[in-house]
Amino acid sequence: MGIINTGFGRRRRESSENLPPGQFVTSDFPVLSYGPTPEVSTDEWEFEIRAPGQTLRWSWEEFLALPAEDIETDIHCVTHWSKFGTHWRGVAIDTLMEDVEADLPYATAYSYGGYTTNVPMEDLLDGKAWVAYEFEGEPLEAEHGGPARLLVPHLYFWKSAKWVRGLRLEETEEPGFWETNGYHLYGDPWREQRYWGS
Ligand SMILES: Nc1nc2c(c(=O)[nH]1)N[C@H]1C(S)=C(S)[C@@H](COP(=O)(O)O)O[C@H]1N2
Ligand SMILES: [Mo]
Repeated sequence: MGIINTGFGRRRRESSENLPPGQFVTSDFPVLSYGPTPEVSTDEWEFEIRAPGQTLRWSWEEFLALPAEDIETDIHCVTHWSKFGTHWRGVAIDTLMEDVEADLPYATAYSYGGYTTNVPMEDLLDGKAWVAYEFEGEPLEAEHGGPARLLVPHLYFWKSAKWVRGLRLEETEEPGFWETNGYHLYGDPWREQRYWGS
């Protein structure tokens, strides 16, 4: 399969038209974590999807056996940095949801270490989000969320939960960690939805 490019129709170039309002471009990859980096070995790692009456669970080995995709995308942090043209490899949420029977509108992503973030299901499906385990051709480093992190690049990067452990599917939207602490419930960088009320 070729590289999936998340330009959403826009031709992806390193130009101001690809830079959301209020952002600047960086070539670094800053580390932004609230709290220490949890140590999760791939032996104990698991990923689960929890819906009422149904839990799906994958070990690391099972997860690596799933069809994976290569993704090229820009990322945008609420602290105003954006990074163009990053490369990831991971499993699409569409793939993980194939055997889920429930049809629920919201999800909470939860992580090793206790972080949570809320995302509408429609923002996780149709090729918009992945559980990524490689960055620039290398295993994802622990400080950037390894063994695996959620990747939802069309929303501010706090939605891309590092050390992700699972998705809980929900009928109503439950604000996650940053969303309870002043960040916007949805977080669209193109509409500058940084904080509550913006
Ligand atoms: N588990 C967890 N995931 C997280 C965070 C965190 O503190 N804990 N920070 C978020 C924020 S605010 C950002 S900008 C990105 C930073 O990812 P990076 O450290 O790989 O740049 O991770 C997001 N995912
Ligand atoms: Mo962030």
